Amino acid sequence: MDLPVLNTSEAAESGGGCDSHSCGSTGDQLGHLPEHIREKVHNHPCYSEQAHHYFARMHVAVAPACNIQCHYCNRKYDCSNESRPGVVSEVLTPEQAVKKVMAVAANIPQMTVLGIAGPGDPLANPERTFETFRELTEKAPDIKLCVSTNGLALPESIDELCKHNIDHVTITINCVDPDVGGKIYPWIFWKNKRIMGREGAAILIEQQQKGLEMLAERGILVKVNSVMIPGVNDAHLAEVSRVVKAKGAFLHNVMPLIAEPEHGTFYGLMGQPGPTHEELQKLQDACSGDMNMMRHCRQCRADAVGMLGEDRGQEFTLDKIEDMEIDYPAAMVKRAEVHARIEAELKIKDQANAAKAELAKAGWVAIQGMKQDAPKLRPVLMAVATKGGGVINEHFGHASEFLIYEASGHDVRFIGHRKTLPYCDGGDTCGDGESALDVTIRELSGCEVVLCSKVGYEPWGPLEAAGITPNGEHAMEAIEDAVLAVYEEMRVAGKLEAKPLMQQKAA
Ligand code: CLF
Ligand code: SF4
Repeated sequence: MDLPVLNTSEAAESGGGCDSHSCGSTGDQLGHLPEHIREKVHNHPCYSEQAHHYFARMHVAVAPACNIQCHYCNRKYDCSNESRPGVVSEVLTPEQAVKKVMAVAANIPQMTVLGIAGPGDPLANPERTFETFRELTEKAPDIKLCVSTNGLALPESIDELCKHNIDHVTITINCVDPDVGGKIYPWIFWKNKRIMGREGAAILIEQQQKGLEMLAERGILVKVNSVMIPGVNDAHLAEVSRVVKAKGAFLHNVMPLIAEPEHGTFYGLMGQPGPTHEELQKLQDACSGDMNMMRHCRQCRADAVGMLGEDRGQEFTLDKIEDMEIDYPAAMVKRAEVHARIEAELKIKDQANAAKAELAKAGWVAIQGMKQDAPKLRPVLMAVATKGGGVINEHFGHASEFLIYEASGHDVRFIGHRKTLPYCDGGDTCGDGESALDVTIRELSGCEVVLCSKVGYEPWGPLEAAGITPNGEHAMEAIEDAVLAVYEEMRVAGKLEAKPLMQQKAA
């Protein structure tokens, strides 16, 4: 039965693309990968952190039913892990979905990936999911196909997935221990029966692990998404990371639980808290010892359209695409030109990064003056406002999210994003919306600098009072170069005092 709602099993099962230690200012971020893998991920915005600055994805909500229940999900009101809570627009038929994908691909040429991620579980709706893939393979062969699942029906679906040339599969794995699983999954629906608690979780875990191994054997890239639920599975997720890596997963994406009472989920109603930014980062760092971590996931809706973090779904509602005339062969030519342009730009960037990496190997750091100080400098978090393209190009007051970078004496690394509310409606001044500014300041806790293309007079004082220095001097500069430049300014100004020796050792 089609439900007139939208959630994202993907949000419950997200993942992505970069080695936390290779996302710095030095080196080609994908350079360590074999060519055939690089080819699969270089323009996938979830599997490559670099790609997400340039390429877009979209989801079509063709899969309403689910075969399990998670304590963080309530599809009547949208998925609890939905990036923007609220009742969803449209569940689509495969035919409508194909039309929508072609309309988006023609209008947003940088859209490279179509994912099916809900609102229920794609593999619990196999006819609708595979019909959509079948038609798209034929009509839009230049679009990568991607699927996200809870894994229960994965082993039986693998032959069909292979037929559609699907190179990317995400499995949400929140645990590998049925005792933990019993606290997350109240039931699963298995072989025409509802199986409760620990017993159901044990079956789910077995199917997920079997599916993961089968995909890895076939060379399909698997991303594992895990929802971090403090006090339930947080202490267990490093073990999950270790196990899935051993079985061939390519990436691990640890996402924060979102649980609000208004979502009507079990966790929301019982007041289960999600993790803080610091707790999430600590766990991601702990897991990264075992495998590549995705840190740029936006916990997308099951009908998301556009760059990660933006939603252009309202431009492509059914009534709007109804009237669109799509010449897809012509669109494919335009798309190929746009992709070639982006790839040429990335190649130049990679070459410059590779040159920096060579210098780093030779014992030089990016800023010469830091060389002798590097081991003593404390790391600094900086927030960045960007609309994409890897540059600082967003007004502070217009940003609905900020990317967070950590600069240290060794490198600049991307560590995540923080959502907020746009502070002003437009123009150069930020006149109202105090509470939105308060939200932004709260969300940016721990950051010492916010880099943006412009910042109005109004927020300047409150930001500084909160210990966050606004900086609009690096507009249109490459993000990592700007972060490094500001870090160097802080070093020269004596703001990066060394930690006491004991503290350094502990770190
Ligand atoms: Fe969609 Fe998922 Fe494919 Fe990406 S999303 S099916 S892998 S195309 Fe990406 Fe969105 Fe995170 Fe998912 S940011 S929720 S990881
Ligand atoms: Fe909701 Fe099913 Fe996804 Fe769990 S697997 S989050 S119950 S849609």
